[in-house]
Amino acid sequence: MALLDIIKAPDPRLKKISRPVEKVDAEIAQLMDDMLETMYLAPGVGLSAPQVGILKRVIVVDVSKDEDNRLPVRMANPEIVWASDEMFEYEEGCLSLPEHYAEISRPEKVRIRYLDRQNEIREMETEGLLAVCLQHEMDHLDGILFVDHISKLKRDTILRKLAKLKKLEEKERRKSGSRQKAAASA
Ligand code: GNR
Ligand code: NI
Repeated sequence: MALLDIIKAPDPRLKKISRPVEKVDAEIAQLMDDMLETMYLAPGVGLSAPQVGILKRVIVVDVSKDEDNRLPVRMANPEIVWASDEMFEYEEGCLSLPEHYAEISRPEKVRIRYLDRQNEIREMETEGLLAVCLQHEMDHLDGILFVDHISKLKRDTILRKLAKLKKLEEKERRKSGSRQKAAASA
């Protein structure tokens, strides 16, 4: 098992279209497990491979509330094969857009075709928070973030704040880096 680094916006990798996996082999199965471990620690209820810098169509989700009874979902090449006309609004967040939230409207129910951890083709019909999260993760595979579903004004405000934060964090990293160098040479 291994923990992965979660990329934060703005980052060009979050805007790319991810490639389908040819087959869920041992390497992809391991990636799914590592993504779940990373997601549980974050903590989050979903994670996509591009968020950890791997541009492959792989997602994981777990919306269970009980830590002792987890319900991990692992999918490769997920596709929506049916969506309800009824829509559902939910306040979404994203590990790549920390501390920002917005009400997003999506189909209430979706039927998804995907490859499971054993490389078997499966379909799953979902609704509620699970359907919200799966659609949010599938968006990531096409370079779409939840802010792409809101007004340009709100989106730009959030992205500007995140860009500022990133610059500050880089500055802090440089400072502590030079402090450590000074201490090491003293
Ligand atoms: O942890 C997460 N919470 C969440 C809440 C509402 C709607 C979607 C999500 S997914 C998010 C984790 C994440 O960023 N996945 O890409
Ligand atoms: Ni997200």
